[in-house]
Amino acid sequence: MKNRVMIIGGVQAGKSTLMNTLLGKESTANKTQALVYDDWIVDTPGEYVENPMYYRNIMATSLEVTHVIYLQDATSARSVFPPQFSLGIPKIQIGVITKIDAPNADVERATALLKNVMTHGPIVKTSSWQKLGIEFIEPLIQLKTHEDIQQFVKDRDSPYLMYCSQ
Ligand SMILES: Nc1nc2c(ncn2[C@@H]2O[C@H](COP(=O)(O)OP(=O)(O)O)[C@@H](O)[C@H]2O)c(=O)[nH]1
Ligand SMILES: [Mg+2]
Repeated sequence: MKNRVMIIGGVQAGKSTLMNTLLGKESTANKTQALVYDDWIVDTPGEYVENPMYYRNIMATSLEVTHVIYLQDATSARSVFPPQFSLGIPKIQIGVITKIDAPNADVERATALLKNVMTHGPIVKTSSWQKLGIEFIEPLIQLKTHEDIQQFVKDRDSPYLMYCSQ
């Protein structure tokens, strides 16, 4: 299977903006109503994680990808994921924090929220608007083992990239 990532996260968390930024496309203001496949990314509607009725859609879509991005909005005080959500999806996990440029962003809070969702893995702190941390995501989707990912994080030695393990 070609390496491909599914982005999941709450409504308005910045998923589609991140996808467009990663693919170098102009943002469209449209709300994501369904799955959007483009090249190596699958964008999902926020409702998929906000409503347990749709969890089976997440599970079904995960079969088509190698990696999953668990996305947390830095301006939000809550997580839309149930605790340890990544345990149910046997794919390589990547945490991404969005909107770190926002005046009300709280990156530490977002990191703590993601640590409740992911068992282990890299966390990338990003701003699509200011293009911060974005460059780490595509190379991470090329890596298939925890060892390689851990080494990648170590080698980059960036404030926008960390490895979490519990
Ligand atoms: N400050 C800031 N706002 C962002 C950023 N990325 C997205 N947004 C805003 O967050 C809102 C939701 O973005 P969208 O990508 O549609 O979220 P989605 O529902 O998760 O797909 C929009 O108003 C975006 O302009 C960012 O990097 N910084
Ligand atoms: Mg969207």
